[in-house]
Amino acid sequence: MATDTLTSPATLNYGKTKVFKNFIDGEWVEASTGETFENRNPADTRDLVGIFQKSAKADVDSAVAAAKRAFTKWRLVPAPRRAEVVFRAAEILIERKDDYAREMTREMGKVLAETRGDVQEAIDAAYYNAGEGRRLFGPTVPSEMPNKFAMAVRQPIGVCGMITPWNFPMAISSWKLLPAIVCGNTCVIKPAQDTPLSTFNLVRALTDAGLPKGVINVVSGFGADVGTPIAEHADVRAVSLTGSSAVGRIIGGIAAKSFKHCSLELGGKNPMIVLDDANLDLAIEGGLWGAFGTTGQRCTATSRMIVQKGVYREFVERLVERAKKLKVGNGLDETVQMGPAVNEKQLQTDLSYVDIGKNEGAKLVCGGNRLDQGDYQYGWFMEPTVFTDVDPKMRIAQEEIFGPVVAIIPCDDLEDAIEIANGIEYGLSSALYTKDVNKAFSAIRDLYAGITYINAPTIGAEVHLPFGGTKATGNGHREGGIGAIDFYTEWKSVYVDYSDKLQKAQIDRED
Ligand code: UN1
Repeated sequence: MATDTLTSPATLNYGKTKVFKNFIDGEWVEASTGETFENRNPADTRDLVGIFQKSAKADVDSAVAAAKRAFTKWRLVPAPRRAEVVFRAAEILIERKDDYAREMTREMGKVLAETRGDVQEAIDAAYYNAGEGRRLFGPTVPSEMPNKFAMAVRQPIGVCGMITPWNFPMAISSWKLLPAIVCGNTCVIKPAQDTPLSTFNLVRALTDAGLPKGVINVVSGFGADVGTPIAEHADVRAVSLTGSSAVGRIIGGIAAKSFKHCSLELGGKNPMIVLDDANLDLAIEGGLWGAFGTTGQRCTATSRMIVQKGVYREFVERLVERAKKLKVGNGLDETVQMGPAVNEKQLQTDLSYVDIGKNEGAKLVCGGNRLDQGDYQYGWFMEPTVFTDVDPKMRIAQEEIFGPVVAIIPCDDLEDAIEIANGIEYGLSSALYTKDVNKAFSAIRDLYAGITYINAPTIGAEVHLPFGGTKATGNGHREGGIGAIDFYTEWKSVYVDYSDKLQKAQIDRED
């Protein structure tokens, strides 16, 4: 077991800056480039979380070679045994939950309650996928011929490449790695350059749980240097990306050339509809959480609120009053409700959309400014921001911002609301607040998105249900639950003829 090799570099000592190497074939190795990059706390950039390898194609090549070697053995380990490793990792993650959450808050900025939730989501995914080790169901069906047996079994694909985002650095890595390994695949993962530590922590838990060397390999670095070579590599048979639609187009295009399986989970511009009959207290509470939780940096964030005219004024007033009181700051402080943007570039994007909204003629009723006084000067903070009287065609109502900027759009009725909700290029999450069950079910049918919440905001997906979306949000695959098992396996249909004679399907018939 490679526990020892993992323990030294991955154990954090806040007094010293840790240098994290790539994890290939159970060993910690430096990148072929000899270059590194810094991982700094976005709430306080004086805090250097760690130094990581700036890898290149040669590192991807050795990681893929290690994964390919490991596959020859791992695919033959019975699935229930593979799953036991994942189950043990869940128990280890429970023990380390608080430490890993703190490290995640330091590298990513979201508040502790949320980073604990992120680790919990990896634990949930581990338990779910551990259970799959004793299922991996396939159909056993009657044959059309006598004395012939027919069934389909799931087979692993081989080496899988994963490219993960920074906003759910452990949860989303777990959505990909855990079903992949339970199904018998081996992996090469490139964690987001803003948050590599949380992926290392997940892999460390798996290694400490007994995962054999080479089954998961971690190569840190930047998209063009590491992500592209993973997607291009001939020995990588499946690629899973969570990221922007722009990157999805590139990775999807590369993967298609060598007929790789490819799962893309991309952008969102998620609507929350509030009808006149809604419980407004609930809708305001949910709206605040959906829009400003994780500083708006979820693909599922509530970035549009479509509010019926009868409650529009009251909803806006009360939401703004609450948004102004949200405590922004360093997520390590338990009283803070909203952390910083993940990095300077994201903050600049968020602020640029404030200007775009103003220039388009939307009304800025809350926030809009960078926070840079006092302790804020060391981080990438801005105020929770609300635009009202937004026209559905404005850019702030159409484009994914990925920050704490929400657009409120008035609507006449449910039909109008659904038209506005669907009138975007994305289709990830959606929500409706109403007490009318008929309206709720019409919306469930008509909102063209991968997820619909009734009387809850657009965030909060659970790991055992499909996660993903329509249109530019992806390419039809789903993560979570059985969808992930479908992605990480290939069907093999098996026919066993025990008649002792040649039976010709479709031809040997009585009629
Ligand atoms: C994301 O939106 O980027 O559904 C992932 C949620 C979380 C996962 C979000 N469980 O809000």
